[in-house]
Amino acid sequence: PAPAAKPTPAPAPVAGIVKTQDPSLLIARGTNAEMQWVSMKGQGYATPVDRFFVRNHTRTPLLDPNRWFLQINGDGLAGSQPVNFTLKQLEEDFESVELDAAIECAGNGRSFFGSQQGRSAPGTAWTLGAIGVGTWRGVRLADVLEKAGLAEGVVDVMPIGLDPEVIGSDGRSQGRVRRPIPIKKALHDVIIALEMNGRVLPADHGFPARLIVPGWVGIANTKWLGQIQVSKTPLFSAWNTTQYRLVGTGYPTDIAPLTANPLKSAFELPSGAVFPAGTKRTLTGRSWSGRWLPKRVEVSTNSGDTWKEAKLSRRNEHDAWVQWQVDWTPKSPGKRKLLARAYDAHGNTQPDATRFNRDGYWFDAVVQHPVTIS
Ligand SMILES: Nc1nc2c(c(=O)[nH]1)N[C@H]1C(S)=C(S)[C@@H](COP(=O)(O)O)O[C@H]1N2
Ligand SMILES: [Mo]
Repeated sequence: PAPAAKPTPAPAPVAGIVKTQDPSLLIARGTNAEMQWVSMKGQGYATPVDRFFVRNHTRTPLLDPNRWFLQINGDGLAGSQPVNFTLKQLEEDFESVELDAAIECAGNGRSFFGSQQGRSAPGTAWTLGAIGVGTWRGVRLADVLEKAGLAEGVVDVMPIGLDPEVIGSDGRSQGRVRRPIPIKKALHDVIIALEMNGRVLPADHGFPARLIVPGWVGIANTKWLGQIQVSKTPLFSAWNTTQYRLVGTGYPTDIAPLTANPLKSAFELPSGAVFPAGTKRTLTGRSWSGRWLPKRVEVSTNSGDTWKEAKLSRRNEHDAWVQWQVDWTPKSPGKRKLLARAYDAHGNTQPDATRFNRDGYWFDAVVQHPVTIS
């Protein structure tokens, strides 16, 4: 008998990630894992944890909830001493709130700078799967800061993660992951989440507590929250100075740190999907923005010559996403590029190209999704 064919080796899971990594749901990318968009087809509004992308600067720490506490400190406190909250105090002493919000990495779509615009940017080569929508339950950051007691004139808060310090490419430590937030945003709609999709927060997504900063770049959503500094003077770290700004020709040199994510769209389809000619199919996808609600979505199956209005689902929450679908009967065999572009409540739409920036952030152009008609 012929020797049995060697089984294809399963892709290695990412070492610093704790949850099971099914390759049909998650793609390993360095210390990170990207959601497979096709795995959202037929799913509800939120992204299940088993396929929610993970972006780790180092690795997922395993924290003991009984020893964990959140410390609020800095010259922005009314009192002279830091104020600590245990998990039990957060759970019992504050009103519980729930919201649906996307977490999206600022570099989501980065690989298309190279594959679509001919100029690649360094960094994790995400396609469009560095986004997920969670149902987050927790407490308002505003309530916790109020209880801690704020002084007059606070301008910034600096949440700090408890994961290992980040070593830069120069071999020097950049310290723990920390990214300042202006006090106005911090008091407006930020929550300290303790639950995701109706369960205790998973280790990879920040157990026991993470920030949710609705609409803003992923880096603002500090996981494994351990400390929040409050300050009467502006705060800085690598994550709002040398990184997470748009740097490049055509961008002002004093451009502000990245805040609310731009408008984007994705098909719930693998790249290179094959469709039989003459059979009606329903194409599905989702569109999102951290700025304004997506209001319309158009799909083109002929490289942009004509566009068809997609049907949007009724649920369309701020800082999350909207599902859509459009019917398509491919006619003749061959290769095609599918396009989807959203329009927001102010008539803004996605551009045909995104101006290059050094770190490959905010690729919001219409993505050309290759498919084959057989
Ligand atoms: N402490 C800490 N918080 C963090 C990170 C991290 O590495 N450490 N990564 C940030 C980045 S860049 C993103 S995009 C999101 C990803 O959240 P997720 O892994 O839950 O999808 O978390 C942010 N919060
Ligand atoms: Mo990110």
